[in-house]
Amino acid sequence: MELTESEFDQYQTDGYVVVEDAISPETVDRVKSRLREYTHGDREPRSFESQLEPRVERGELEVEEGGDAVRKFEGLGMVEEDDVFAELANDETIVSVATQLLGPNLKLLRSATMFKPPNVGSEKGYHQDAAYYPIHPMDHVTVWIALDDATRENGCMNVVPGGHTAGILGHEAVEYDTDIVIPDRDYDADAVAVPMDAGSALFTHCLIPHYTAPNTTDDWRRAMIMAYMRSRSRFSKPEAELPPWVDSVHITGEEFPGCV
Ligand SMILES: O=C(O)CCC(=O)C(=O)O
Repeated sequence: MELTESEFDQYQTDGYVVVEDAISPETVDRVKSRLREYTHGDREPRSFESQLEPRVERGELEVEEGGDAVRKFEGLGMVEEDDVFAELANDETIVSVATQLLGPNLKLLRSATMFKPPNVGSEKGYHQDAAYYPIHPMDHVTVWIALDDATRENGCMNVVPGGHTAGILGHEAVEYDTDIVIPDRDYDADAVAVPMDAGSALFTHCLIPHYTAPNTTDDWRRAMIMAYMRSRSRFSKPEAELPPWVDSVHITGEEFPGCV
């Protein structure tokens, strides 16, 4: 699978491109079943974090089952400990498009699930993924893979086309330390909604400002996130100052001494 020339150009110009049907319905089902084993079954996350929806965490909202309040899973442990998530991170189509955008040597820097549960899922304010990851060059690619149909009502992605060309912007923490937003800018007029069918994948430049609204429907809006960087990248802070979530997993091609 390769992006067409116009899709490739769209990524360069707008900072994002959608690949429809990037993963099969069987893969979507396999990933969703595995997630449910963690959230509603007996499978325990050993080496990744689980975060609750803030209103439930604060005791302002009750849910029927604990799993209905999970906001996200986060951590490279997801692909290190779980075969289903590892398979997705190494998916031929996803990796092929990522290599087209970044070259043949790739490492994974992020794996996460955003659950956005029905009527409970909260917004994720405008931010740039690059603000979380001190990596040079600042061009990593985030792949947001829809596991359910993502609509305006249930919290699909909204992006600011071309916003990746403005460089890195100031961010501040909101609900959690790991939840930062761009405070000084109203993007509503510039942003476009990107509704997607389950199985489609959105590739975004790490500098593009993006946002998702609360889920106001009775349906789940789950998405898997895999982010890739060039293996020749370097962390742009001394090791002692790196946030705890900054790490890497080899995906394809060569590795280089002194690099990520
Ligand atoms: O899936 C979402 O709701 C937002 C995810 C996102 O933008 C992120 O985690 O960087």
